[in-house]
Amino acid sequence: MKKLMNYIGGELIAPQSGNYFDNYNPAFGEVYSQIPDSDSADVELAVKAAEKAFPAWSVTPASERSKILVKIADLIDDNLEQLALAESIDNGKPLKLAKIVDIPRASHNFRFYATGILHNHTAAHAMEDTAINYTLRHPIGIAGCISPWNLPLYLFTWKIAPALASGNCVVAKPSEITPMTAFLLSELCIKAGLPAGVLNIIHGTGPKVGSAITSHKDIPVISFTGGTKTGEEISRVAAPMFKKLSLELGGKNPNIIFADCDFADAVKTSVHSAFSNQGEICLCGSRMFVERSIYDSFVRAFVESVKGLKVGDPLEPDTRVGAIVSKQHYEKILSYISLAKEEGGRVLCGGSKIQLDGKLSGGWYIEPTIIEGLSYNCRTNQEEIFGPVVTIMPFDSEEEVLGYANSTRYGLASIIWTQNLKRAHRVASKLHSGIVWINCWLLRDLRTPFGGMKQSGVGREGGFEALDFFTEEKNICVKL
Ligand code: TXE
Repeated sequence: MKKLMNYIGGELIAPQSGNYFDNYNPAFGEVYSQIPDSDSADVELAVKAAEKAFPAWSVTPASERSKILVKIADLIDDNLEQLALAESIDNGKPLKLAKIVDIPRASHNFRFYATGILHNHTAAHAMEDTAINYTLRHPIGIAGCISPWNLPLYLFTWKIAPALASGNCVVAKPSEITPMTAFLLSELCIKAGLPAGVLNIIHGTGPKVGSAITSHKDIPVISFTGGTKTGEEISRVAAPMFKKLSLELGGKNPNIIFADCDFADAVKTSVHSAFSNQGEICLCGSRMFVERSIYDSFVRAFVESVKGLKVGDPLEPDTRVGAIVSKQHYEKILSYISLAKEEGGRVLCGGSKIQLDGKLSGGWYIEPTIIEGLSYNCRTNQEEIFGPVVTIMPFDSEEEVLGYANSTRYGLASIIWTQNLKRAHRVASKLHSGIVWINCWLLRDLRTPFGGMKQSGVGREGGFEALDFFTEEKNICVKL
């Protein structure tokens, strides 16, 4: 059975403890590889390797750093099939989704920042004939990058690429639930000639490895994506150490459908925004609000469309909903479906686990589920479920639906469906979320900053803001 290795100091090595734990294929519910059960000793090794590499890497010309990162992007492209298959087996997502979203985006992340550093600049301010002020940006040192299991390589590289591009070294930890593509990336980095110690990837659990990274005195900047609860824990550890923090956390995103929407497009895209990646995307529109005059017809069309989604073997080309990523998460989602029923919800479709046959019979599958009849402020509508479960309810006015939409502790994304230009911009300006989509979903110019409000996170990822995040600036004033 394949044993993954840590990537430290440019080499693939076993964990200091010599211990491993099981990695599951969620489609079958079976163990298929072993993950290093690393701990603070491995993190210490990685920090030492990064400290050794930093002096040279931080002054490597941007054009040289760019070449190596572009090489990594090219190698990801050349190995797309292998990486997509690994992602689908590890996470349970449809192979098709891994091929068209996850892996191409991982390559893009490297390419975007590899080219971005060739063109970014800093400011200068002249004080007439008195003085000149100029701003310099320097890499901070060692960046700690910790990522989740829902978009494994996509989110992992979204942190690593800007950190490396801006001249930092990195100690990174992928989720222990989906470590495979991070391991394969290690091999590609070696092939690309990334200097030893510039990137170090440690596999293992959050409490043992993740917390060793966030609490390490020589890792001054942390970029984290994951649950809000974990974000709280990381903040508790990092804040008193005055670490620079970027936290991308959970969401409970409203999808608001007005009567004047493009009906067919709203139905089609809402199916996508509800159930893509088994609903395991922090940006999914999991709370649906439909203007009363079209509520019945919309619900009918939406339910019929969802019933047509194939839940099955992630490797099959026509599968739209794959396996849930872990037994624990599968049970968490099922517990929320039970809670919804206790809170008075009516299941319009789905609502149960699915037992597939043959090899898939041990896998973790849940029907795409639509629930109506709940109050906007019940737990089902306030807490992040992070699975193939959406709630739907009617509304009568803008202020009513804005009250519902803004009622949770989250503020990551919102979706609005209307063809009334003024209403679109008016409602968008009143929504408490870091991202608002109007008549679309998951469409974004990657130069725009990404992040949430309230308890959906702190700071911004993506765009050139990520390069600013991983550097520190100083202003120098020289008298003429
Ligand atoms: O995230 P965790 P999980 C939400 C979603 C999901 C919930 C939990 O609601 O159900 O979070 O998911 C590492 N110090 N999102 O369990 O636990 C951990 O090893 C340092 C939304 O996957 O937050 C993993 O690498 N690190 C999110 C990473 O943190 C710690 C995507 C995420 O794990 C740690 C995923 C600690 N104390 C989940 N504890 C999004 N915004 O997309 C854990 N980790």
